Amino acid sequence: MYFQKNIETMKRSELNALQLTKLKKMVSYCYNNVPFYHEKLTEANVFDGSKIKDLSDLQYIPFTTKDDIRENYPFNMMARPMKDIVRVHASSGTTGKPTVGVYTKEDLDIWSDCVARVATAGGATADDIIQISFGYGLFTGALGLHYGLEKLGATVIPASSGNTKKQLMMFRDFGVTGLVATPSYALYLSEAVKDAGFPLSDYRLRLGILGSEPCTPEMREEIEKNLNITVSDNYGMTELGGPGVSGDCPVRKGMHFAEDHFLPEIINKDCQVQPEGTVGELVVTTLSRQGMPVLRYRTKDITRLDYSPCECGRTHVRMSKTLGRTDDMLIIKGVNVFPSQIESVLIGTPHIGPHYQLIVRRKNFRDSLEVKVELIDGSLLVNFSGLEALQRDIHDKLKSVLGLETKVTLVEPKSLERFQGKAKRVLDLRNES
Ligand code: DLL
Repeated sequence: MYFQKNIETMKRSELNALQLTKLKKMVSYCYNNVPFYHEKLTEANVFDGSKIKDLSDLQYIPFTTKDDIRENYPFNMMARPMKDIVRVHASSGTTGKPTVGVYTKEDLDIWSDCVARVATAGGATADDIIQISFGYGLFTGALGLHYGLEKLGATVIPASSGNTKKQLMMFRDFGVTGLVATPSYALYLSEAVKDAGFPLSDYRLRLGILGSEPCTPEMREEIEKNLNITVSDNYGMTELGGPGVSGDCPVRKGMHFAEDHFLPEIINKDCQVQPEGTVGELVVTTLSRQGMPVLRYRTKDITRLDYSPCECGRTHVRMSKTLGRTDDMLIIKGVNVFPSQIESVLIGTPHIGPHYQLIVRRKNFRDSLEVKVELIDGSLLVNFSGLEALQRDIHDKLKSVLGLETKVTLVEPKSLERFQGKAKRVLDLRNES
């Protein structure tokens, strides 16, 4: 099932021609309407879009970074006067000033199309009753999915996050068939469903439209098993407008980009554009956004692009699940460690649940990594040799995957923090000692 079949299955040659036309227009639009880009494009001798003859000319356009957006906080990257802006969203800003995104009416309309596309690709239909358990507010996730799903014709329940008992009550009483949440919150709710003691047959849940943070295949399987649903992964970010940038199709071998609205590239550490299939940092140019367009935005997300044909019939490029972010990669004793590698080892190991915490410390100039893992039930707590064997097993698996010594600590069931939004599993104490 497609939401906009003609566009989603467009021939690549036509898609590339459309992208080129839109790119030329977008570069001129930025040059003429955003002082920041006027200056940057002038410095780079690109000026307006007339110098762009081919998609590969994108390489001459300067990058935009999160710092650029922050330095222009809140509205200096806007391309339209405020009277044309109908909505403002922002990221949580946990690591500094929030990044702000603004939308014209047309932006909202296109955004809903993009979300309706990924929701349809993830299995949602007009017959679904979908509970949105993302936190409503400045975060793009809740309102983005809300309007996209309404456009699709699904019944939307704007539950927001929190109040777990009520979440489960609504699942049962309203006959909810779909859940929208972060993977962490879906996991939390799936535990709550088990604890509530109602049989799974009391729930009509069949699909999960998850996103906004990494979800390893192992984590996905755990959520699917616990809630008896099929999960699709969805990617996006505030700087690009929110969810709807890319999402899983039924084949689930990468998330299809909305390539008519977003032009992706992959760069390496030296900012050189990489050939197809190479892992590197994702860079995205918006081709349609009017309120706050961005040219070559460095997402810091590490992924790979796959242009090969997909069995689902969609022709738009697929990005693989992110391996992490350039800024969440931990460097411990010179070894690069992504939390997702650790998660893949932990989930699937018997006796332990999917909850963990990584603590990095520095003592006498030496880094150490402690991996706290939660036991599924307390029965093993009285079996010392069993605990020791489990600890050793996890330690050895981590050593072989990471090539690094870790301290594995097993903790009691339900003792680690649970998350209603994005999980924060890494505690880096190195700058505090
Ligand atoms: O998380 C937008 C969103 C909402 C996407 C709902 C999907 C669903 P931000 O809060 O600005 O926006 O966070 C963006 O979150 O750069 C990634 O590092 C991460 N991220 C988002 N989706 C995924 C995903 C929203 N599916 C940042 N897998 C991005 C991995 C993701 N990481």
